[in-house]
Amino acid sequence: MERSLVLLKPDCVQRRLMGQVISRFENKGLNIIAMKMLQVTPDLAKQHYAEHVEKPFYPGLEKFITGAPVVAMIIEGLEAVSVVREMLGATSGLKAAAGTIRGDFSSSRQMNLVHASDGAESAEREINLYFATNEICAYKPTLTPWLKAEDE
Ligand code: FUP
Repeated sequence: MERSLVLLKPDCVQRRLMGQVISRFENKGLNIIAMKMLQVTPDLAKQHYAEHVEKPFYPGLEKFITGAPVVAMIIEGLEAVSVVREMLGATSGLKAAAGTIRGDFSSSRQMNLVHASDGAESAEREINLYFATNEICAYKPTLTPWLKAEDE
């Protein structure tokens, strides 16, 4: 089992797409084990996007990500990090394949609706940025036997 930190970004919240995006993760059989709405502060934005802070596009990115509430989630499942990234599609909505979340709903590189961790290490770091241990509600879904074979 892997965990990924997923953010429904301000454009997703403002465009009323939260339900549709969450449904895609649920329909896939992934398990949401933590979820909350919050306003990202400039300080949190700098920690989240630490690798981008010095880049020319960072000021615009910070303005965007702090501009309206986000919904943070931890998504758990087999190979959840890569599965969720595949569901998002390429960074730019203009490049993302049809059928992916960004491919279907976004025409922007910045306003690409959803963030997801890009590896196991960043998932752990990002989960710790957004959630305390006692906010994580891991559980075994009763549906599991109908989603995959026991030895998978
Ligand atoms: P991703 O991993 O797909 O979220 O994309 P990156 O880590 O490459 O970029 C982080 C965020 O910065 C993306 F959501 C898009 C944004 N970005 C810009 O706004 N302008 C750029 O030139 C590059 C990235």
